[in-house]
Amino acid sequence: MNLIILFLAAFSVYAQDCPYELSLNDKSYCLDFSWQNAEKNINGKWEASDKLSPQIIKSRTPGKKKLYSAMDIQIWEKLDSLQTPVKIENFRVFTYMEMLNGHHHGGSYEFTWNEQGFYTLNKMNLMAMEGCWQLRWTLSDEDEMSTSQKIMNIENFVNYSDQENAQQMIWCSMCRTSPGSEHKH
Ligand SMILES: [Cu+2]
Repeated sequence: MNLIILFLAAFSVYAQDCPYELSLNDKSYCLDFSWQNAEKNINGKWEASDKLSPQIIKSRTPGKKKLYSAMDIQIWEKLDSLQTPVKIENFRVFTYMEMLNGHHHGGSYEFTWNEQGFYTLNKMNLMAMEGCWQLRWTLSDEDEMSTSQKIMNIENFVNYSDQENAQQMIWCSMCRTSPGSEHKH
């Protein structure tokens, strides 16, 4: 019993060290992320809000009230215990939605490298739809399923009720089982 607890404790520490692992050119990298405050677009100008991401944007939300989600993303070589931030050529994280009706599609966002040494994925327009928003990474120019890999589903929206978040999780679990088709907006 004690051994099992020790093992689980060791595993959870390890898992926190490398929240998401990706392999590239025979090298392993770790990716970690932290949600930031969402942004608003007021008459074409971006402004910080006091609301944490992720924020779902419900249909008929007036333009000035829309909250666009933002996150910081750090990447380092898995074997580097100092977790020195690295920049990978052509690397991109993007938002993507798998829909229950099978019409999967990308979303709008901005992905940039910040001179402070991390990536920023912001201005994410996460519209409320019958489907599952997710983050995927790619080296390709296109935001497509076939040339990318899933990092995670976006769940637990800050502005959803517990019931709405539960519904969202059900949709995400349903999407995992159906391959569907891709189309561009
Ligand atoms: Cu959709």
